[in-house]
Amino acid sequence: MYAQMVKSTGQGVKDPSEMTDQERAFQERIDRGDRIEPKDWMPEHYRKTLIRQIGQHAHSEIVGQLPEGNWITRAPTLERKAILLAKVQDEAGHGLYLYCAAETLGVSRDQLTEDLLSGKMKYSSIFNYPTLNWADMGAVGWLVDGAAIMNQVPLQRTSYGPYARAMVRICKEESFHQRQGYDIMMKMAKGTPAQKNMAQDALNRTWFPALMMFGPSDAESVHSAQSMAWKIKMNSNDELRQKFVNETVPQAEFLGLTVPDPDCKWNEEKGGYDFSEPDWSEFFDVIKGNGPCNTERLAARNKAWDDGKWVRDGLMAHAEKKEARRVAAE
Ligand code: BYC
Repeated sequence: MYAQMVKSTGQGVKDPSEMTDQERAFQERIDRGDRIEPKDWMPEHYRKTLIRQIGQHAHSEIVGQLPEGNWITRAPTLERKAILLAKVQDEAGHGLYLYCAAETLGVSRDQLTEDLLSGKMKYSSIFNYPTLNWADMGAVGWLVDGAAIMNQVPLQRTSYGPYARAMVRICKEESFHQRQGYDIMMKMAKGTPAQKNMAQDALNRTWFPALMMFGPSDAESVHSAQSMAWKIKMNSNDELRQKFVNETVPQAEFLGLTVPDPDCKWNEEKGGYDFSEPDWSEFFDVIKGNGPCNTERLAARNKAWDDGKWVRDGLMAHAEKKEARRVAAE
């Protein structure tokens, strides 16, 4: 099992013969399919990897509100506005479940927030692209939430209990998000020629950035081998990307739209689509902070944090007064 994972990802994991007894016992628990809970012993690297992944995931949910929040005031109908508002609020909730899961690993939410705001921690590359018109709300829901589901459904079985449990509820909500996006695409693709063009244009711009969401190719993925050995990740980046393409291309065909990749063709032998790799130099540039909206996104989050200071201070003052009254009454 081990050897197979190392081979498939091309990166090394600690050999069982080099592990301490405690590390070996931990790995055996993982291999048996045990859930690891906050008070259980865990290797420091396991804890840090989880904080990195869950923290990035939480930040993605929070920053992910910005591209869609941009269109709430301009939704074409009251019904679309109510749906989009509910979806964006769901993303805030996902962020909160995930920050809570990360806190069980001994990092505070304030620390995680500070690391996001200073640019030290990452969030998903996809949210550094702009949403230019209403069709993008369809493409984001369909493709971005669709890619998120593909990645997150297996994470319901991840080895760390609080992360796996947070993922159950998140996945239910993501499924509604994906359907609302596809519903917008259906309306536009079956609408006027101008609306259909907008839908095609949104697909053209979102396709490759959505493929990048799964992370670099397995050969370039530095964390996959260890994360898969620990069942923090259940599948490799390339496996999930392939599954996503296999599911999404027929959905595009149903809409009468074309994925922007002339090399995307069914391959009978492998039982999946062949497709072109995204431009990985663009991906690495975006995650280094040089995407079209990185500066804008971080500025928006920093402003929200600064503007919200009086609320946090008020809540703290209220909590302190309440606690003082409770102590005085004892
Ligand atoms: N964006 O060794 P690798 C959502 C980084 S959806 C930015 O393969 P790993 C939402 C990676 O962090 C999105 N950075 O890493 C949807 C590492 O850098 P560091 C959130 C990326 O961790 C709709 C380096 O590249 N979902 O929330 O094994 C609406 C090497 O990569 C990306 C999750 O976070 C990327 N796309 O695998 C609202 C799911 N890809 O950290 C919200 C959970 C890679 O060494 N996360 N990098 O500096 C995961 O499954 C994994 O963390 C990843 C990356 C597949 C993303």
